[in-house]
Amino acid sequence: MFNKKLKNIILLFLIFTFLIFLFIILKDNKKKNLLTVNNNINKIKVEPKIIETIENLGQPIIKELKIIYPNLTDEQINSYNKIATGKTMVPCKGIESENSCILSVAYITKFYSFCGEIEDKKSKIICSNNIINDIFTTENEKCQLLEPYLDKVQCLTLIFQAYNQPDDCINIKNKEAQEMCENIIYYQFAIEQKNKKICENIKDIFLKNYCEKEIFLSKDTDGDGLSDYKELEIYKTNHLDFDTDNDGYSDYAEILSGYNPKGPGLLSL
Ligand SMILES: [Ca+2]
Ligand SMILES: [Ca+2]
Ligand SMILES: [Ca+2]
Repeated sequence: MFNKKLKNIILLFLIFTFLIFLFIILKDNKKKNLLTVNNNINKIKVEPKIIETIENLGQPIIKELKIIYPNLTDEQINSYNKIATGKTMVPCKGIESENSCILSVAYITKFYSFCGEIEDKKSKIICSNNIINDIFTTENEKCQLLEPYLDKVQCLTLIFQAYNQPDDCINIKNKEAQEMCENIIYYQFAIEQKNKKICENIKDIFLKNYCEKEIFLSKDTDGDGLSDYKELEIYKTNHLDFDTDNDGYSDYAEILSGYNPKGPGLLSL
């Protein structure tokens, strides 16, 4: 009788222990499941952020990028897009596909200066062509607001920094931009060579006149360091003679030290 009671108690105890054990296991499992769900939520939370970033920059830009550079993989586009949001060139530097990375980042950000990072001349121009097609009208308007005219010209020069000769501009689809590209290159060449004749290739009448005026103001026929304009209009020295008063010191050296370039004594204007 007593044994039967003890047996029942032991059995009840075992069942109770088993139930507690089962409860703990189930509870733990539920916790684990919750953790997995939370982890998934965390994962899901990251994903939309990336999508959102792409959307913020504009899906059309990503689509355009795919059309312009069809060889880019989706993986490359996504990774370049992430670099573009940081607006830094550092991550592109040294990677295997450095050029296509810079091309894409420059295109996404519409920041033509990035194209200058590309060493290969042809790729640099391709990079710039695509951006200029899109931004020229707005950037040109911004440049036109600048004064004096020199600032305006420098502003335009910056837009076309990837191009070195008129032929480089050929593939810019925006005709207005293509023409300005050629104008700016002829202007730079004319100034560099101090050759007024080169200005004649400039189709923009204002830039052509400015080019001629700049060369006129900077031309130094006798090579004494003073422009013809300064010799004729300011110092009244001989613009065809290195040393007007023939004392062994050049016109420019005398003016620089405060001496009269036309004879003895000090400089007086
Ligand atoms: Ca001179
Ligand atoms: Ca002179
Ligand atoms: Ca002299």
